[in-house]
Amino acid sequence: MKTGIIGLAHSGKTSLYNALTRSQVNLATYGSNEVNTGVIPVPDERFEYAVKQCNPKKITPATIEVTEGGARIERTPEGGKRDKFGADFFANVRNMDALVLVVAAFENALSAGASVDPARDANQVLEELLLADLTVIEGRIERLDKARLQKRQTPGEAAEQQVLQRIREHLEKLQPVRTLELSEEEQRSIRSYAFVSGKPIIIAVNVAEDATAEAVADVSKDISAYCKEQHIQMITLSARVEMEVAQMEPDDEREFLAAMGITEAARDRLIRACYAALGVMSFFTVGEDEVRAWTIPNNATALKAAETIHSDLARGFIRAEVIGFDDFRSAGGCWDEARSAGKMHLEGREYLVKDGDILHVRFKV
Ligand SMILES: Nc1nc2c(ncn2[C@@H]2O[C@H](COP(=O)(O)OP(=O)(O)OP(=O)(O)O)[C@@H](O)[C@H]2O)c(=O)[nH]1
Ligand SMILES: [Mg+2]
Repeated sequence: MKTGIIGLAHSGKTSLYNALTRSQVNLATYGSNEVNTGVIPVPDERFEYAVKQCNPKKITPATIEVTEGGARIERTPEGGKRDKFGADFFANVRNMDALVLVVAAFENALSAGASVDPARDANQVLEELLLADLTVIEGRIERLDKARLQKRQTPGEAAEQQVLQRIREHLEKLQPVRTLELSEEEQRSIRSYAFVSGKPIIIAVNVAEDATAEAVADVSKDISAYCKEQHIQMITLSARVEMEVAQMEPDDEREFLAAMGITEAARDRLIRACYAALGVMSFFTVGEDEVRAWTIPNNATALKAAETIHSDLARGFIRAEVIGFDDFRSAGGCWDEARSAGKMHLEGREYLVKDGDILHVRFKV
């Protein structure tokens, strides 16, 4: 599950990457097209609770992969012509499962001359994504049409052309693939295109570290309205502050945040938002040896969960022993305590796993 950080030049992509991954990539790497990738644990208070109760030898949280770089987009000069984005940019974005679009809402010496306008910047990037898809579609439709005229088009290709034409009309109205309703079959027929405007996206508005709440509200007024209208999740943060906080020792971080009257770093909120945007959730396995969070798609079955742990568990699946997370918490203790308190229920392979469920799979191979 890959999340890509994208945005215009100097919007704070590398700073945000450093914040999310607790890395210290040099900010002056621009122009090098260097790609940075890191794996980060997904903060989950329920997981922490299970760790505390079970005191295991090994702890394995859920993770997501974050990538930034190789995706630098020059700002369109005021009143000027749009620069073409590099092919690398779209190749990188195409490989992502979800995107975080960083837009600058702070005065930036590096982008001298450009006014601060997060809505304009977001729009520029989103439009580029959309036009990249349009280019791909037009090329493909042209080829499909040639085959059609020469009467050598397969039924599969005919269906594909129909879907692509629908998407093209949608894109021509400057609407992203994300907002087009497609049947499951249609989705399947176009999956290999990995349309970049079809990916789940979160907008991170990067505000100055010393901005007052009022100033933040003011500078993000338009982008906030835009996100509401487009049903895009928006998170406001200062990448520079988050980066500094991320370099602190955990205790110092807690103290620092408490002093600022903040219960949770914006970084953690953003990571969780990415996890949700990926369309996944966690279930847990607990015990003395290991407490582990596993990532499965929303609405996955017990069988799918078993398979995620090990293919043998799916092959020899008998039953899933399940304790819902709230029950687990109310019982206190670890698995045995919750089980003795009568919180465990047995489920078959078709059971739809709930976010936070604690599972033990009975199997025989
Ligand atoms: N004041 C302020 N400056 C910031 C903030 N976030 C980033 N910057 C500064 O903006 C500049 C660009 O930040 P980067 O994180 O390098 O941005 P980028 O998007 O990776 O830039 P390129 O890779 O050059 O496209 C740096 O000088 C940062 O220190 C912030 O929250 N507040
Ligand atoms: Mg950078």
